[in-house]
Amino acid sequence: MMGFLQSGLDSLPGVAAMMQFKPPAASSIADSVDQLYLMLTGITIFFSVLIFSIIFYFMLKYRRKSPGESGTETHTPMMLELTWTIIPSLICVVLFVWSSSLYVRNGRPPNSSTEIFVIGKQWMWHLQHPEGPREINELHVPVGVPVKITMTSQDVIHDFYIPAFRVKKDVLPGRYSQIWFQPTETGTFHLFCAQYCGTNHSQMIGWVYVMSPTDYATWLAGGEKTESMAQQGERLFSQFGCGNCHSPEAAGHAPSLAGIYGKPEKTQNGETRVVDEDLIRQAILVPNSVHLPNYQPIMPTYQGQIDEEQMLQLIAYVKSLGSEERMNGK
Ligand code: HEC
Ligand SMILES: [Cu+2]
Repeated sequence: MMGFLQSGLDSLPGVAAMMQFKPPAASSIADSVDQLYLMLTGITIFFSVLIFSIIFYFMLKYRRKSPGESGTETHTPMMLELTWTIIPSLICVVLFVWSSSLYVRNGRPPNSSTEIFVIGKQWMWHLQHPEGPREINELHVPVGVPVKITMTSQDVIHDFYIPAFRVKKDVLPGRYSQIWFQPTETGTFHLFCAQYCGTNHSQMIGWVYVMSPTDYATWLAGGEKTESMAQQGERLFSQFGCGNCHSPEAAGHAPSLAGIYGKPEKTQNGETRVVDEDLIRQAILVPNSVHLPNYQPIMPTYQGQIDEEQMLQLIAYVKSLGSEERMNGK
């Protein structure tokens, strides 16, 4: 049925383009999302037509033909009951398996992803590449490479939406949310805020430029020379005095941050958790929430002193501390 719908659409490319039936499909998951969507639409149309046709047919067939006529009581046959229970249940199971597998695939960025960081604020998108370049309402990405986007908001809830890639996710203040996509063709695609966020919400739009890998490398190198996010984070790390406690010379007062990112660690109350962006953020803003065995809760809070952009840079720096050597080396 799906193939049938798809080929039906493909045979009318001119009409589909004219009617803007759907946005361009320019990411690796776009076609799968479209197929699921077509299937849902197809099933909905099929059953709506079926049910309404039957209603109209029965209205005519069983209408009252003389003023004195009254209905007779009937009992639904068991087979009929079973049929209209089992078939829709099976359809629901198929749809569930199909859509949840797509959801899971959509929720896990591949390890090889390039990273980009997004801060939403009233009313614009700030985007930062780990290599350093910053953009506002514009995003340059290479074609054919998975791109992981880590997002947060500086004020209210926004929503990062690129229709051509079929990705959309809320951007929340106080935590990080992630999406990923792999562009499949070069071009320029719309970027929207899809969550009403105040007066100028409708202007919170931008463009995604998907470039060939060589063009992208040229673009990255071409802008004004900037430090990488990790280098900027390193400067903040000494500016805020983090090193006073966390450097190896400060022996024993605070845990080493080298290599903690992505690793599981044990907390004082015996729980195990994996160190991710949210945990590092939490440790910096609400240090007492992080309870490591063998350490005193002496870390001061940096709430109100570090903005979202600096936070991402500090996190990038902590992530870059791959090993003990790296930390001792400076
Ligand atoms: C006064 C010393 C001190 C300063 C300054 C300090 N920290 Fe800490 N930090 C600690 C201690 C102690 C812990 C462990 C807290 C606990 O177990 O309750 C910690 C925990 C952390 C953790 C969690 C580590 C883990 O493995 O879970 C991170 C991340 C962190 N600090 C980052 C920073 C950053 C970034 C700065 C600067 C903005 C900073 N710290 C400044 C003492 C300090
Ligand atoms: Cu918004």
